[in-house]
Amino acid sequence: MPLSSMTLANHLLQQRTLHPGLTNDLSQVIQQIALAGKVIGRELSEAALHGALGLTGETNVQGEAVQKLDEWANEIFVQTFDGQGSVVRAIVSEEMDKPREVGGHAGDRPEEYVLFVDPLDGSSNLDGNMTVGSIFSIHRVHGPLRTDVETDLLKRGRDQVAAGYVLYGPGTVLVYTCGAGVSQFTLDRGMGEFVLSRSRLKMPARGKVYSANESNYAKWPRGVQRFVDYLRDKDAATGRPYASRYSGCLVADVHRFLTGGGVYLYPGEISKPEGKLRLMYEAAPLGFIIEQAGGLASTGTERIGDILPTAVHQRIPLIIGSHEDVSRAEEFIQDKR
Ligand code: AFP
Repeated sequence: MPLSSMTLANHLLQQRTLHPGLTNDLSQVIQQIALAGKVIGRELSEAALHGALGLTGETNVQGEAVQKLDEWANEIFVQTFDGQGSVVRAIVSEEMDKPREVGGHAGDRPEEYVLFVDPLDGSSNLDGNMTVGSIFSIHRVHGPLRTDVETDLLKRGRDQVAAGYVLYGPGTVLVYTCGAGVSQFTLDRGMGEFVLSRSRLKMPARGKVYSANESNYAKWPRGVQRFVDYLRDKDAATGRPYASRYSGCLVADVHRFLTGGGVYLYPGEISKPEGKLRLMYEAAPLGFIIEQAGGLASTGTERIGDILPTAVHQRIPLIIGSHEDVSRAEEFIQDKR
């Protein structure tokens, strides 16, 4: 029995009456992303049977080993939007060195969109049959856009018109915001539809769990080390020590905190202050979601949404999760504690 009869399509229709920014065109883009998510989710569930797991032998623009499914999932996003009449003008993807112009038109519409996407976040989890996800960020562009000029594509997180992710776990889940709250949908495989499973998501102000790759501890700046030491200390009044959970998939860890509270951190390192995660298709969209649910996303010194990117594939340190937990991390990092 479905959890509710509110499909994603109906929800978008209903939300349009409440939220003027959610235009017909933007709804269409979100539904196309949902379609790509269904295709990717279906393939992932059977990938081992098709021999689709494993590495291609190539490295991507980030210098990371590319899984066959990274490349394939990227192609699904490109195909989904690459047709006459698509309102998406360009796609920026973790898996593509340069922005890809799609849609077969060139600035002839009053309003168009640029899609920033990590097609398969956490793909090194695939061989272990663990959760992975697709993260998306959507910006609206008015007037001429030169897709070959990178500076035309550098947008602040706070200017996103929508963002979200599809998570491929025990169930396939889609979470999105267009700036009027966060909604979660679960794929009903029988109906072939994403059906509303949680709406107006609000995360606890403080959690009991943190998530970080602690093998990097010795490389972190002292403020980050002191914050993690603090989380591990025993103090009944503040619910410490926090439990530690780290999946190797950013979007899965952040989703855990969206629903239950807590803090994820992938900080910069002393010799690599920019950190590992990507601003425009990882930190910014997840920051938009988390802040819509009452949480916070920060570099430790600056709100993620305020940063004007300098490159489409820019990396950024990220601390994201419950409001009080992220604020506490900022205090340690800024030497206020
Ligand atoms: P991929 O998208 O390339 O698989 O990267 C995964 C990721 O960006 C993020 O999802 C994880 O939290 C993080 O990297 C894991 O990195 P470490 O292996 O350095 O912990």
